[in-house]
Amino acid sequence: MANVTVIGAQWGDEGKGKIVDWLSHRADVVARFQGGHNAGHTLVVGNTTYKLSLFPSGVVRGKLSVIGNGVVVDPWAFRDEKKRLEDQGVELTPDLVKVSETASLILPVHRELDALRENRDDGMAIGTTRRGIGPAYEDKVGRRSIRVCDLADPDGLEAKVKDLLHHHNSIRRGLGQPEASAADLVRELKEIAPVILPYMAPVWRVLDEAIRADQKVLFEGAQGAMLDVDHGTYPYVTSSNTVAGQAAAGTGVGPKSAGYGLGIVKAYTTRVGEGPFPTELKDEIGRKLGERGHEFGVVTGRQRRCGWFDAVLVRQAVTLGGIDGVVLTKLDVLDGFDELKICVAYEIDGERYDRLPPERALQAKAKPVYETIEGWSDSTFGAREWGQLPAAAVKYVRRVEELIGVPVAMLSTSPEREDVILVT
Ligand code: 2SA
Ligand code: MG
Repeated sequence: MANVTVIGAQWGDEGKGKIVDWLSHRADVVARFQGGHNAGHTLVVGNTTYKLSLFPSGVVRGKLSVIGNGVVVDPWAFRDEKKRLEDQGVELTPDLVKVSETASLILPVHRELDALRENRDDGMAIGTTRRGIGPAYEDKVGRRSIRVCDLADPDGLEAKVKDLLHHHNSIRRGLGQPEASAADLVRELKEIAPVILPYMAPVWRVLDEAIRADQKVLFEGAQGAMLDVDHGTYPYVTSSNTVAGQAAAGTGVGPKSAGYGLGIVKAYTTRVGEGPFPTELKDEIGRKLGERGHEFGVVTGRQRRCGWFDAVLVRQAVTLGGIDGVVLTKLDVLDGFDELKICVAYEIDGERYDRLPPERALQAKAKPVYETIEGWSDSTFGAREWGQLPAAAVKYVRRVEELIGVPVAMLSTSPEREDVILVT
C-alpha cells in the first residue's frame, strides 16, 4: 500500500474512524495532521468501542501514532484521553506515540473564549465544539502560541504566557470577564508538562525516517472538506485546513508523501452546528435518517442535521480535497426508502449552479435540484459481498460514482470493521 490520506468529503462524521482503523492494518504509522480533540472517531473492534478525539486511530492497533504540528493539542484533554484509552487496555508508551514539538497548545483561555463567543445571542454563533480550537489557531497564526516545545523550557514560559495573556486579557476586559492570571497559567503548564514531554518528538524526522525505510504512513483527517477554513462553508467551518494537502504541511513531510487521497463519503448528508445545508430535511425523512443513522456528535452529543446526498458538494470536495477515490459509508441507513433523492445542482436566484459559491448570502439561498432514484426494501446492513446488495442499491452507488467523478473503492455497511465491500 502506498501512503494514504483519509479525509472527510462532507461536513465531518462521515465514518472516517472505521475506515482508518480498517486501513491501519496495512499501515506502519498513523498520523493526525490537523484539528484537535474536536474529532470524534469511533472504532468498534470486536465487542469493544473506542472513542478517539485527539489520539490517532492507529493506537488501537499498536501502530506508531503521530500527532503532527498542524494539530492543536489540549494537554489536559491529552491526559484524560490517554487515561481513558489505557483503562481500555490500549498501550500508549512514548515509543508508540509521538507529539510534534511545534504543535500549538489549547489553553483554558481558548476554551473560555470559544464558549463566550458561542453563548452570544446575536445569531452569529458558529456552533463549535467549544473545545477552544478556533482561538488556539488564532494565537498560532498570531505568533503568540505556547507550543509543546515551550513546556521543555520552564524558565522561558513566563514571558511567553504574559505575551499571550496580554492579548487575551484585553479581550476579556472588553467582554467584562475577569483577567486570566499569568502565574496560574504558568503553574498549570508546569504541572501538565511531564504528561506531554515524554511524547515530544521532531515528527517531521520520525516520518521521514519511516518513509525512507519504506514504511507506509496513513494520514488521518478529521472533520471534513466542507469544514475546511479556506474551502468550506465559511465562517461555519473549523479553523484548520482539512483537505488532503494539509497532510504534508501538518506533519512536515513533502506533498508527494501524502499519497492516495481517500475521501470518506456518507451515503446521505449530515452536519452538526450552524451553517448552510442545501439538502437538509427538516421533515419525517430527516428525522428517520437521524434515528437510523444514530446521528449524534461523538464530541458534543449534539443531534446532527440530516439530508439527502449532495453530489455537487462532494464533487467540489473531490477536487478541492485531492480525492482519488471514495469509501461510501452508512449505505444501510438508506434501506427501506421507496425513493431517494440526489442533489445534482443548485438553483440560486433563478440561476443554476454546478458548484457551491463562496458568498454566504448565496449559500443560504441555494435550493437543491434533485434527481429521484428508486429505493430498496431489502437490508444491506452488514453486507460484505457486492452480490448481497439489491439491484437498486447498486444503481444508487453507481449513480453517485458518476456524479462525483471518482470511483467508489469501498462500501461500508455497518459500524463493524469487517462489514465492508471492496468494489473491484
Ligand atoms: P470547532 O469546534 O471550532 O472545530 O467547530 C467549528 C465547526 O466545525 C464543526 N465540527 C465538526 N462537525 C462534525 N464532526 C466533527 N468532529 C467529528 C465528531 C469527528 C470527525 O464526530 O465529533 O468528523 O472527524 C466536528 N468538529 C468540528 C462544528 O460543529 C462547527 O460547525
Ligand atoms: Mg462529529
